Amino acid sequence: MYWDREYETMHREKLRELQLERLRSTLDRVYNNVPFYKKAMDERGIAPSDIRTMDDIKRIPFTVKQDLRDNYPFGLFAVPMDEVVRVHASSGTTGKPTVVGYTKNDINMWANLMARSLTMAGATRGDVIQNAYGYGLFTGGMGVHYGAEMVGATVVPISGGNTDKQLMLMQDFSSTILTCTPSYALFLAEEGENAGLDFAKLPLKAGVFGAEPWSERMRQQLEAKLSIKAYDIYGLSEVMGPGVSMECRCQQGMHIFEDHFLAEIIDPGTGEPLPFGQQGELVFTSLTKEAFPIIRYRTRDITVLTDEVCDCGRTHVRMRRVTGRTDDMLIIRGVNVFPSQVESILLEFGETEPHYLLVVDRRGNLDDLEILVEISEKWFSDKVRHLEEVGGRLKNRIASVLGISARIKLVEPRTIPRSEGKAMRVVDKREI
Ligand code: DLL
Repeated sequence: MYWDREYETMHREKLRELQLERLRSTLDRVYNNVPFYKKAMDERGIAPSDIRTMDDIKRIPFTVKQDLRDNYPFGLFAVPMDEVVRVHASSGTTGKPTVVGYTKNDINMWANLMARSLTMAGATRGDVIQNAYGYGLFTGGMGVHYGAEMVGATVVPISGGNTDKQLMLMQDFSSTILTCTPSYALFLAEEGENAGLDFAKLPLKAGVFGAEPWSERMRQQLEAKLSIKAYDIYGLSEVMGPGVSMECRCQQGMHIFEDHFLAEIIDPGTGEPLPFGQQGELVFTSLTKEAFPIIRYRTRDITVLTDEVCDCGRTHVRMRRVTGRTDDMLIIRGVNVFPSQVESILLEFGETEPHYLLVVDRRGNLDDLEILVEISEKWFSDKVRHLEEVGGRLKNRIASVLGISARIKLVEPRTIPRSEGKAMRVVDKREI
């Protein structure tokens, strides 16, 4: 089942032509409207008109997350603010988030691509989509929401958390499709089981899970426990949000929506493009976005692309599961966390040292974060009451900056192992 057969099954040669045409108009747009891109291209001595074939893209410089931070909040927008109808944001490497904007057309395009994605999971107007992605600055909730409405399905905008209510509404409203992170889906499944719920008797038929890495093992568990077909969906706010790529019924990788996004795989060390089949860092260029076009954005996600023909009839290339990142970003309960965010908080606190260790684990299918923090020598012998108060303040500050709660364990000075090379800041015990 296709949402947009013409584009989804477009002959690859024609698709390349469309991409080139759209790439050139995007380059024109950013060159004329975003000083950052004009400067970057001028420095390389290239103008949009120099890009004559798809191969020429190699000449255009990359964009990285730091560039977004340097231009915080709206410096990379290519339209005046009165054309921007919405913004979203995701966590940056320190306190400031990465901000993205959308025009009316962008929102419409995104809803269309999400409608395309949900259709790939079998969604139609007859479905009840329980959307348990978080609503807010995170793109998951609203991204799925608008796509589900465009399909004409009934959306239940329950957002994340509130597990008892999720299970109650799932039964009462006869939800047929669940959308949330895979780890939360597993948590829901087990809580449901504990409450004696038989998912096989519910009308639930599919799950659209993403925003964090998961595995085939998790897919099998989710499909068995929830009695559904579980689909992988990928996206990132810098490029749009959910719906940059999505699995089809063949479940052999996610089709990247190439009529809107140009994908490359590069060697993360040298920046050189790699051929299909080789593992490297995924790089995206948006081809149709108006408010926040993005050029050769380094996602830091490691994967493999393939252009092998897919049985579903779609011609768009597929990406395999994301197997890792080239930076230290963690995804904890669906929230992107950089260890450096914790470090900058600790530097604000006089009583602690910027020596810390993030211990991530999965308890009963939910991610658990414990942060070990060293107390400064001069405070160590201080009253227990004061230290407790410091721990409490730290916990609150971390919750407000990171957007997730953590257990804080204050430890004695010089007890966190020092490293001679790169400091070891994270112990990730999760098995996915
Ligand atoms: O996570 C958008 C999204 C929402 C995707 C809902 C899917 C469903 P960000 O918060 O900007 O956006 O985080 C983007 O999350 O670079 C990947 O590292 C990771 N990620 C997203 N989807 C997947 C997936 C949303 N299916 C970052 N598998 C990306 C593995 C994923 N990692």
